Amino acid sequence: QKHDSDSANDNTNSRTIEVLQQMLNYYTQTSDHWRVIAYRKAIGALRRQRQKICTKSQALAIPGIGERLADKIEEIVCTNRLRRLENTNVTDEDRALRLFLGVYGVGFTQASKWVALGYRDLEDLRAKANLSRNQQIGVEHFHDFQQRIPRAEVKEHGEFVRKEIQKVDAGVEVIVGGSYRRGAADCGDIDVLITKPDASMEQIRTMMMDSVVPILFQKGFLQASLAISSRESGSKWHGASALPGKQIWRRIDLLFVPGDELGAALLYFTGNDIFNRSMRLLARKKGMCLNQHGLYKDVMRGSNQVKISRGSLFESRDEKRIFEILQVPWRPPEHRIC
Ligand code: DCP
Ligand code: MG
Ligand code: MN
Repeated sequence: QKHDSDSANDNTNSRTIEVLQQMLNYYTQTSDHWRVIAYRKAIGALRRQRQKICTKSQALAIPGIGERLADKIEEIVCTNRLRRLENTNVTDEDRALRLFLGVYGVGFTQASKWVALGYRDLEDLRAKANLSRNQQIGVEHFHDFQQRIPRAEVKEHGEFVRKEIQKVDAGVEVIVGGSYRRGAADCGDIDVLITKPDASMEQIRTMMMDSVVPILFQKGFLQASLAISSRESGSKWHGASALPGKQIWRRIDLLFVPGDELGAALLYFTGNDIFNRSMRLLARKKGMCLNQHGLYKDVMRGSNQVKISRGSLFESRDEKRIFEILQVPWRPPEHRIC
C-alpha cells in the first residue's frame, strides 16, 4: 500500500477542519443533506491541501469549495471561530441531544427519550439511565471514541492484526480499508478487511468466530465486542481495540471476505459512502446491481424498481474490472471522495 508515509499528517488546516467538522456534525444531526455533502466535500478538499488556506480567494481556488464555504474558511482563520456555531442558539435540550447522539450506537429515538427523561450529561446517563451493555461501553469510552485516530496508529492496529493472524495462517491477507485506504491523515475508526484467496464464505466465517476474534481477545488487543452483522454471506465484526501498553480504546471494524469477493468488498469498504452510493446508482442505471459481494448483470426490476431477479455475477474478485465494466475511469482510493 502506498501513502503510508506521514506526509499528510501535519495538516496546517487542522483548526479550520475542526470547526467545519463541528458544523458538519450539526447538519448531520439535523439531516440537512445538501449541507452535509458540501461540508464533507470542503473538509476532504482541505485535508488534501499542503499549505494553509487563509483567504477567501485561496479557498475558492480549490475545487469543491464554493462561495459561502470560502467565506466561512476565511472567518475561521481570522477569528479562530465561526459565529454561526455560536449563534445556533442551542438550548440545554439541544445540547444534551447532540451529546447523546455522539454515544456509540445511540440513535435519535434513544437520545430523545433520555432528553425527555431529563438527562443532560453523561453523568446522568451513568447514574440514572438503564443502559444496555453496549450503551455502557459507549458512555464509558465516549471520549476515546470521539477522538480521531492518527494515521500512524491506524496502521499499527492493522499490523497487529496481520501479525497475529499470520502466525496461525500465513495465507490470510489483511488490508486496512476505510478512510485510511483513502489516504486520510486521521480516521474515525479502523476498518480492517480480512480475506484468504481460496476461502469460501463458510470457511471465512469459521475463521472469524473460532480463530481470529478469540485470538485477538486473548492477546489483549480486542477489548469489547459491540455488534456482529452476519447475513447470508458476508460478516462484519464491530468492536473496540487497544494497542499493547496503551489505555485508549479505538473503534475497529473487521470485515471478513471470501477470496472471490475481494474486489467488490474492497470497493465497498474503501468508500467513501457517498462515492459508493454513486457507483451503485450508476450500476443500477445500466441494468446491473453493485453491492459489497459483487457486480451483477441482467438484474430484473419491476415497475416499482423492486428487484425481481438477482441477476448473474459479472465480477467480484477484481476491483479494477468493476470500474471497467461500469465504464468508469479507474480512481485510486485517495480520489474516491465525493
Ligand atoms: N460504508 C458505506 N455506507 C455506509 C457506511 C459505510 O458504503 N453507510 C462503507 C464506505 C466506508 C466504509 O464502509 O468508507 C467504512 O465505513 P466507516 O463508517 O468506517 O467510514 P470511513 O472509514 O470512510 O470514515 P471514518 O474515518 O469516519 O471511519
Ligand atoms: Mg472508518
Ligand atoms: Mn468503520
